Amino acid sequence: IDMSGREVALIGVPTDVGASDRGASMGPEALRVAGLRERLQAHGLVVHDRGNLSGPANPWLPPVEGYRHLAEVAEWNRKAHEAVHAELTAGRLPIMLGGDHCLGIGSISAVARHCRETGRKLRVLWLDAHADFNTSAITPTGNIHGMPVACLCGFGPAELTGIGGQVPAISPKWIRQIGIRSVDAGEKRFVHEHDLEVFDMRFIDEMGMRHAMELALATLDERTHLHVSFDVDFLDPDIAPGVGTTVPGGPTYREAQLCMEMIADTGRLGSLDIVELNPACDVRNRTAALAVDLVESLFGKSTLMRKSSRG
Ligand code: 6HN
Ligand code: MN
Ligand code: MN
Ligand code: MN
Repeated sequence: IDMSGREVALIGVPTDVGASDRGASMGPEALRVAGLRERLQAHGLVVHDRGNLSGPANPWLPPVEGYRHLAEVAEWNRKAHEAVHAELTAGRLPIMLGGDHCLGIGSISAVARHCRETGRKLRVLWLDAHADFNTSAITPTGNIHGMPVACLCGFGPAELTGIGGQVPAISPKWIRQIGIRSVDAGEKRFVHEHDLEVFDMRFIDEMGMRHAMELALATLDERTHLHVSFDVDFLDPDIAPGVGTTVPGGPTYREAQLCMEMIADTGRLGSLDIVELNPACDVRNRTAALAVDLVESLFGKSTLMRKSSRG
């Protein structure tokens, strides 16, 4: 697929208010230092770097009624929502540089709103070690980066579920989760109750990344807007140590590349989050460089030697 000429906008959202560890706030700069803009430009994309949004500092307080930093999380997400929505309205493909994964609430509610406004069908690919489907009643930590999928589906506080003006912002039926291998006990019951489509690591081990992605991408059509929410802890920690919440047993370098290449082949990518990169945990910016490498594949860099039948 040829993405050249396509306009993309980088939106830095430097916060870790939703996370269990400090440091994801440095993610946007680490991705820039790793050459994100230049690598996308080399593929013919027209890249606008919007710089970073600003918002409240991390107060680093314990949870209150099951939520840590709810007011700060809400404020950052309202800002992310407006920034992402503005780029979509202008016809550009937003790439949100997180920041922790609580920001998926602002970003994906903006994409959902844009799809309602333009009559498109939304699909969300959630690449993550975690399901991020906790609520205040079942969370073991109170960290809101473990709750964005639930909030988007309408389960959460009004300050978060209401961002974007429609509750729920999305249906669980629109989500496909890939790479999952750490789900809390109550969260697991909740995932089953709402019938989320999860391609967990056991499935990928047994059936392969190819089959998982074929199924995850099976129902796209020409009206589909595909949003990818890429939590860097999706990757195996051996290749991606630069995250706060490492979970062993993730996709290898090649499995992750194949995942990205198969998404690129659909030609439906409409927006992207890159979240949970934590430079304080990284080794010489190696995880940032890997994330940039994978994003290049997502935008059509192919390692294929034969001519692709899919164009
Ligand atoms: N992430 N399930 C754990 C929790 O605290 O709710 C971990 C969540 C991690 C979230 O990596 O985006
Ligand atoms: Mn996540
Ligand atoms: Mn719009
Ligand atoms: Mn995660």
